Amino acid sequence: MSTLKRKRWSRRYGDWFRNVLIDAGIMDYRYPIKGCGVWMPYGFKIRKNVLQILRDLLDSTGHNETLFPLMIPETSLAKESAHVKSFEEECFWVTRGGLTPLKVKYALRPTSETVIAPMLKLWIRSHADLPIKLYQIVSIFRYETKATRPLIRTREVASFKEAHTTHATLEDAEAQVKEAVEVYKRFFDELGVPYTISRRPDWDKFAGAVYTLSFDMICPDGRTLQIGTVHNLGQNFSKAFDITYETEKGTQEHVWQTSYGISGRAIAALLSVHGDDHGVVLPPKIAPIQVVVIPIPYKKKDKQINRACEGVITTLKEADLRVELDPRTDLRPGSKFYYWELRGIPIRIEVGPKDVENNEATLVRRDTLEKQTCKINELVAAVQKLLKKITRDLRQRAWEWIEDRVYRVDSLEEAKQLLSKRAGIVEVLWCNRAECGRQLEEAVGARVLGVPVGTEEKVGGKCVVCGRKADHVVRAAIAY
Ligand code: 5CA
Ligand code: ZN
Repeated sequence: MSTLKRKRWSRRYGDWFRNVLIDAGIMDYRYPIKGCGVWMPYGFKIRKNVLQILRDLLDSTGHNETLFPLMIPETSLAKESAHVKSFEEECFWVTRGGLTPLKVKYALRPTSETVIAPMLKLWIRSHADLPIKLYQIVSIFRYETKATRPLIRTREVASFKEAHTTHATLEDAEAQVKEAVEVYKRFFDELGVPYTISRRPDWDKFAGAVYTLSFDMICPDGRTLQIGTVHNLGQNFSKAFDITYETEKGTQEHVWQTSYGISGRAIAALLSVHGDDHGVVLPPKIAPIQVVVIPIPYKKKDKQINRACEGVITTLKEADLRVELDPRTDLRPGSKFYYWELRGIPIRIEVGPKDVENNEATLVRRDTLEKQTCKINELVAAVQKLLKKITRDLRQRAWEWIEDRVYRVDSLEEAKQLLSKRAGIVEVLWCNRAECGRQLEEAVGARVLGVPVGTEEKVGGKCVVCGRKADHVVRAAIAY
């Protein structure tokens, strides 16, 4: 894909994103409640494929899928003080049953720590019951006051995967945090979505957590988007709900917990990083249709062309590829190309008179729009190879994109300049004091994302704010 094309599209990213969701038949947010959208049939298939990857990763690492109630009595929500303080203003509250006022009002879950906690208290007796690793994929509700954006900041978060784990020791919870980070890395790698991982500063951690690790990606407009978070909850909720277990020595101990979540934002990220002027570009694993076959009609050859198309479909289906024919006779091939490009189908196969004559087909890859011809008897291998290559190339291009947009700078002035241009993420040296973090945010007009995780390089130097000794790098960005 030419960089020129990407550039034009990235400048009007916000509009592009809103429009492409509707035009490609993915989601429609014109529902009469702000921040609530509809998953349309094609979008729903994309969502299903994305969630399947997540389910497979969680199931294969010993998580169990569950389904807890939607409503939380205020008395439960109020048990953990930091949690309720942050979330009560963000809840939708149910105050009446029919016409009868409720004695205790119910919140629609903004997340489910306080839904799961009272049940864990009933279920956990001894160390033998631990660990417990649960997850659910549900709608959560948050009365967001910042501008809502399709998939990115919604009030009904309609594809929220939340995992909640419970452990006997702090060490086990720490190990679980590491496993969660690995699961999320693999998940985003499957989507070809590049990320940075940062430990959020204390003033921006999840309400009720001891600490929060966050996956952030850079949108085409240079703003960052938090696409997943992993929290170590310590014993905050277990103490608030008195969830204890009997140790091997026979003593009672409060359990240790973690939670981690991913939402439709992951799908926003996937669509945003790979898309271009022609529409969305889907990685083959996600694409509901991997190959679309388009006959190129030609006077007296139509019968042969259609027969060849049928042959292509049968062959590819037998190889377990998701393939579909576009037989519409009221549309010209050019309109069909446009239609399927908008929807991001990885490969288009054209079969025209010349192809039939030569026993060939023409393959066009969606990401680069490059064409190649291929003998019919080599088609399966060629398609499989090309799908693999598209998957690899998408991921690689996306990673190059983000890596080009992380800047290590030495002064507040440089940081400010880069951020005012929406250049991406800046990294500066930091003394690790909140005071300087807040000053940094003020000075550069951006948010502190936190300290890099996973690349624990030792740095030596001076805090870019106060000049004190600094052995941390900290990231800042204009965030969504
Ligand atoms: N209970 C924890 C772990 S499941 C939790 O709720 N964490 S969270 O608040 O950080 O949310 C998890 C992820 O959901 C965030 O990283 C973010 O990517 C996404 N998210 C949060 N709020 C919204 C929203 N209003 N719209 C779309 N996605 C959201
Ligand atoms: Zn400092």
